[in-house]
Amino acid sequence: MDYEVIVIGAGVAGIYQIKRLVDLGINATVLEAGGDLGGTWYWNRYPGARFDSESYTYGYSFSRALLDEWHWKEKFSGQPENLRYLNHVADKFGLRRFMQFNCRVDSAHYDEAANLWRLNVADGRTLTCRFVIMTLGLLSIPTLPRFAGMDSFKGRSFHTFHWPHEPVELAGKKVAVIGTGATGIQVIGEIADKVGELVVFQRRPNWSAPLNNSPISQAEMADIRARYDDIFATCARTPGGFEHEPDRRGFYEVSREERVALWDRLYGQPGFAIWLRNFREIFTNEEANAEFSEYIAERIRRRVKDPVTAEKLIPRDHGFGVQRVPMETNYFEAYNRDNVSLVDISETPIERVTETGIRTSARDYDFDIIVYATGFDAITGAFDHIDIKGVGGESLRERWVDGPSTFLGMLIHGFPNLLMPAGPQSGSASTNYPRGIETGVNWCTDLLEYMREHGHDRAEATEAAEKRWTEHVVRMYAMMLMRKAKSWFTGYNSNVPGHEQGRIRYFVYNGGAPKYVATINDVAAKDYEGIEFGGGTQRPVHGLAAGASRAAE
Ligand code: NA7
Repeated sequence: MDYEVIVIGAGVAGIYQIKRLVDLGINATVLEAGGDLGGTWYWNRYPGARFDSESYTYGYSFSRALLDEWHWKEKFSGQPENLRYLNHVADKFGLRRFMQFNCRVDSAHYDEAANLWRLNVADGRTLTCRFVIMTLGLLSIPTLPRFAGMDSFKGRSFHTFHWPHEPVELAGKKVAVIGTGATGIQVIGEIADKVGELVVFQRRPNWSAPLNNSPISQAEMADIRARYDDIFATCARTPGGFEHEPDRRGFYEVSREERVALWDRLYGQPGFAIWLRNFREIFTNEEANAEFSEYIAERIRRRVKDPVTAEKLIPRDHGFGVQRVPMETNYFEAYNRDNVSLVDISETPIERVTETGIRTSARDYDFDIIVYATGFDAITGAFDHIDIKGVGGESLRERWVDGPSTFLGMLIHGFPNLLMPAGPQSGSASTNYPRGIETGVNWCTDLLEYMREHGHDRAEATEAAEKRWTEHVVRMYAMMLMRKAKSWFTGYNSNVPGHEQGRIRYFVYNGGAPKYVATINDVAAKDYEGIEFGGGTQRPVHGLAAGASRAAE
């Protein structure tokens, strides 16, 4: 066996996972498809890419020394700084030597007789391990539209995920942005005043509100450092894993004036406050949601000068917050500029990409650059891209063809020793991601330690436990307005066959971080009820005797 544990993916989750493994002396490696570590923050280099989480709630919490030395320069830090941070973490803890880059895993097959996983890497190697830990990312498979003629375009074009690593000259250029999700909204706000001409092709508008970013001074950072314990304690008790706590007053218990007073305050506050410090009914009650959505619509009308454009930027098919809320900086003001225009492709659809630009049903547009901000094959896409086969050669892709089914979002029946610290239906997808992944990584690592103590070398979720969890996840969607939305939270993606509207995929656990953590801790406390273990001998499963090395602290 080549390794006890192979971790796939060196993003935020994979970096912490390998840290935990090497600290335990486990013989482990990380295989990463990209040219370097960082996952989301390695790939997404488009202008405007930044956290919507407060930076100091996004960083890892596991090391006091790390918290004490890192200065987040902005309340919502941008991609270059975020990538520097992740590299700093890897270097500080000596993790880079446990990572292999440009190693795309094509297949992972479980060998039942030998109780090991056999991984085929695109470089031609086959590697074996006892445990495979998949930290593949939630949004790591970008999806492009399927317009005729896309390859014929003579200018430059790229998905935001593949924004070039070298600087892209934008000054004086005619630029198209297709897509107005969280990514498109960040790009548009950032480049509007840097390009010659910008045309935004919008199929559906998204509700969006100001990020209200600001720099963090030395003094403010010192204060944050002194409060880190409180900050993380707050994140741990809030549903989203943020500092934002919902307003616990009933929507209809307070007067309309009091509601508007709250919204006026929240609109000026940083980050997801407008979404997560709001009344809880926003997420579950159509009328409450409609009233708040109309409040935001008025804000858009006030900010966008041309009333026709303003109306086009106001969503009609869903209410505020039932899709992931993009946070914006100067987004709506971009449309007040002479060099920016909006094309509503629900009215005049894109017919094809031409050699020189884009043809809609109304006219031709010429461009130097086309930016596809068209989203991702979310959550299960990265799993579908690997040929994963479990007991009896069963394909995970086929098992999940209509949507995922998991135990706690971390294990799958029929796929022993495959762990997903931040898998589909885990607590991470719907929360402040690093807070969720630290929990998931710790839980998976504790499970490995438990197995070592008990001499187990095989762990598999029972069919019944997986069924119970998945039904629980599905039931929670029933209460949420989000179940009706065409968004990646429900598995909708018009560019991926089978992901059409109306075929809900139950991707995320909606019970909130505290309940999720309580549940998984309870499972652990009950000797991992719901998991069947194999190999009752006392032989160590981690190969410590094999002389595995430790990461330098
Ligand atoms: P999203 O939120 O999935 O947004 C994708 C956008 O691209 C959205 O506006 C789509 O319109 C649009 N789109 C997708 N396909 C097409 C085609 N074929 N034609 C026209 N327009 C299209 O992805 P993001 O990258 O913005 O955000 C993903 C997450 O990254 C985000 O939530 C954060 O967590 C970070 P539609 O709404 O489907 O009509």
